[in-house]
Amino acid sequence: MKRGIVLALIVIMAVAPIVTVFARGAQEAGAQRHAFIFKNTGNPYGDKQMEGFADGIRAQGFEAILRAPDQPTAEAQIQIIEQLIAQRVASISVTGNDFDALQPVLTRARNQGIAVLSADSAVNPASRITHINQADSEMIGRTLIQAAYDMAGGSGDIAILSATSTASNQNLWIEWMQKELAENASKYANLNLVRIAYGDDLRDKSVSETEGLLQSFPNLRVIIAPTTVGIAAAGRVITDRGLIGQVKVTGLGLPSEMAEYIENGATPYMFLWNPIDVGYLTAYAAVAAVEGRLTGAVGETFSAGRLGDFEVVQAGDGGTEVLLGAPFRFDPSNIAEWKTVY
Ligand code: RAM
Repeated sequence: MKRGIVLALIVIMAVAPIVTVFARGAQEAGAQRHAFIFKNTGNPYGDKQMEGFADGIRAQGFEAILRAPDQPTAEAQIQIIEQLIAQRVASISVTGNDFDALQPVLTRARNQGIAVLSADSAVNPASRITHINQADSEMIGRTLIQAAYDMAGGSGDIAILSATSTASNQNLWIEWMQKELAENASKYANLNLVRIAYGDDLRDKSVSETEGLLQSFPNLRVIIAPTTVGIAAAGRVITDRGLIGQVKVTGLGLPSEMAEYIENGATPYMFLWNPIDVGYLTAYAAVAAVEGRLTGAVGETFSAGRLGDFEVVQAGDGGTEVLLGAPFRFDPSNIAEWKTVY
């Protein structure tokens, strides 16, 4: 009995250093922190994106830091990035509130060895290793104008309700909307884009901007809101004012927030991708970048856990990007099955 205890003690003593080294290794790996910064707080879309990022980082054995400023401004994101540099995070993935304004602080981060990526809303190519894009920007822009044409019956006033005027994702989609109109001028001859309004991805401002559009343009037929906050606010206003059918709302919306308006007809159909997957894909790109497996060059591939393999491609802004996939159309036939997912 005694000999057994002694033997066990000897085994424990022999194994202990190995266990300690292993534990230290795991702790060091666990201490590697990857940060994600969204545009602002209070946006369920951003919460889903950050949730996906945290899942993807944890699945790889690391720690996720999720941050978002109160207001969707570049200044507020700069402050957060400065804090993250001081905390010596391994990577920063940012949904940019401005294309160029983050460049100085992100350059400082990169000079300190931090891997910098953008996701959802790009920062300029000089500031990032690569951009994680939810879907092809041209396709999003063109599809939304085609939807408005369809919903307006080919003619009438249409308006855009966007997020902030500096959001690079919305601005790019709006550019493609304008190109779609200009390149098919005869098709869209009777469709008038009367205004681009900015609700800043804030609920109340988006509501008042929608009310402003209705007041300024009594013959408005369609509101295109390429923002989940804007489209939900427009759906609410149209519903509350009894304008269902008269003014149609389309754009990019979260099924969970838009089910009510798709079911009551305010929004005949709309589009989106899975925001959880945008975050999850970003997590795998960020770790690959820190580990030197991703430098952002066209043609590089990396694996993104449950989503499979992805390739870096040329982006329209001169940098590179990774595309999640095609946007999905939500309408009365499928909204019930998606409204509980995201
Ligand atoms: C809002 C944000 C986000 C955008 C979606 C569609 O939640 O502006 O950046 O991708 O809408």
